[in-house]
Amino acid sequence: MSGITFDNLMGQTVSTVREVTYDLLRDLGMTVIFGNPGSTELPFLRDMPADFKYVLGLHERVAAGIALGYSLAEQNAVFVNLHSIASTGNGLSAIQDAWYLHVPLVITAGQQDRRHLLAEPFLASRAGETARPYVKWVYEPLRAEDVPAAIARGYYLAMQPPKGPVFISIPMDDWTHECQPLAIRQVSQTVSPDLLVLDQVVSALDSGRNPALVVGSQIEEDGAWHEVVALAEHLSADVYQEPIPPRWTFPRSHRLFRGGLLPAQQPLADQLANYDVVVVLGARIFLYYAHVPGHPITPETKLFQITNSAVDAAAAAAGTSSVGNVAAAVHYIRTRTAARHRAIEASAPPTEPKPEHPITPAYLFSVLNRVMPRHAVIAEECPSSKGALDGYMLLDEPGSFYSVPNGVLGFGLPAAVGLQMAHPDRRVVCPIGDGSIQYSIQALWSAVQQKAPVIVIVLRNSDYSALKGFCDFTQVGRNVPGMDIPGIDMVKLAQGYGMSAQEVDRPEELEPALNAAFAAHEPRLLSVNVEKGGQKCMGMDQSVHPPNYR
Ligand SMILES: Cc1ncc(C[n+]2csc(CCOP(=O)(O)OP(=O)(O)O)c2C)c(N)n1
Repeated sequence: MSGITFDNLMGQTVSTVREVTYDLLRDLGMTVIFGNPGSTELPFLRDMPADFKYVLGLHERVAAGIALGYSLAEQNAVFVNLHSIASTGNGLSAIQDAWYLHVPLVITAGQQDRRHLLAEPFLASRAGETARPYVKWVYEPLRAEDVPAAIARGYYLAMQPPKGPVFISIPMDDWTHECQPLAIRQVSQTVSPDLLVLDQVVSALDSGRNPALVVGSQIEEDGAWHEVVALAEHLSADVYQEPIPPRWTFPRSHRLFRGGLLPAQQPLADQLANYDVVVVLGARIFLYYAHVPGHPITPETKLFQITNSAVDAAAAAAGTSSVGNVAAAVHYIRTRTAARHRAIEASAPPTEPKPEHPITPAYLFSVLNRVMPRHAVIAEECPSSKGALDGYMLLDEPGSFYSVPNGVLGFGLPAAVGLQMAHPDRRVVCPIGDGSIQYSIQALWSAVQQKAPVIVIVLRNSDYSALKGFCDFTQVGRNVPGMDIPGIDMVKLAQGYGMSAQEVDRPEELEPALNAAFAAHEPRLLSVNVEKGGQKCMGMDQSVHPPNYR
């Protein structure tokens, strides 16, 4: 028990909701609180115990987004304190990121004083309704003294696989009520898979001739990285990353790695057409972007899904699904299948890009890959340059790569700051478009204030290249407004938030600027003027018969 208590009328020493809550948060390991405060949170935030740290985000998308990065690195739930409906609305895109990335955030927001809530006072909040589609649980306690127990329940649920955010709305007058102490409980965080389904996977692999594995982000959620590498080597199976991966979950330079799957039905099915058994590990079947109809997989191929998510199992477009812990399932399969051996052709290394002016994204990423520490972490948000990044960045360690989970921009920069705060021993690099960075630009200030030495590389092409690529791909044409973003000086913006920044224009300036940034041990922004254009709609060209919206 911490803190300040008071005596009730009977002379007994009692605690308040506020004190019991801080004790609970401490016991659950949630002593770093991310937020943006308002009047309805002040009774909670006042006199915060000295062993707690409050991380202020200047915008709620940033506060919740940094919390998300911090949680990914810490592998524990993180406590977020937003302000009423105002702030929950602003933070919603980070909340949906947490939903899709399975990140356990315990999000709280202040509510107006219960005693006049009925009359809808200023700042009365229906924040729960706003957050509801993207959280596992919404609650506003019926009694003040239920607040700590509601937070505990939220924590246990957030940590259940698949992990995810929960939302609790707390009236501002609750914190001073009397409250009984609350002991934390042990709640299991692993669900064992159904062995009968896994036996079907084993027999399909043993009777098949040419298996492939598809690796997805749940491999990292379930700590299955090494098990998956062992299974791939045991089966000598080709390995593909899931489409538009929010995390990389297989060593990029491994001889069995064949690259990423395309996010559209027919092209993806074509990529896997030569395999007779495909086992999808910790991913959806499948995440698509452009609508290119076809079979999810060729009918001759046996398809299996090993997932920690009942939702993903139910939503799969085809295949047999096993729900449960991915590491346990992969271990079971490896220890029951026969080993396979075959000669493996190493993939050809990517061609060395030329140092052109303007700098190409391919050149940028080939240089970055050469100079960065091997255990660096990438938090990426550079829509039209994803292909170049994918082709040139070779990261082989777990926890090395994070990207936008559901296409909503604003994820990358705050996630990078949160990851860097929790990973003082690994350098976090954030390659980000000059459009994308504007959605959560205030995170630059947080990086400086938190002394988080993240390296932000802005790919400055002064337009929305990815959208122009989509216009071409879907034959919408280029006569669309709002595609250009000229006149943004990223160096001045970063300096305005207190961050060291530098412009890079010539290819020969790039490597020295990167080396200086890695040597500096402080947050730094490089604004790199890059060629417009980039990859055409996630690597797909017109030969895949895209939809025509003309
Ligand atoms: C919050 C949000 N608003 C708008 C979009 C639509 N959108 C997708 S890509 C893109 C362009 C991003 O520009 P930039 O970061 O400069 O990358 P580039 O396309 O130039 O590679 C936009 C606006 C989105 N995905 N998310």
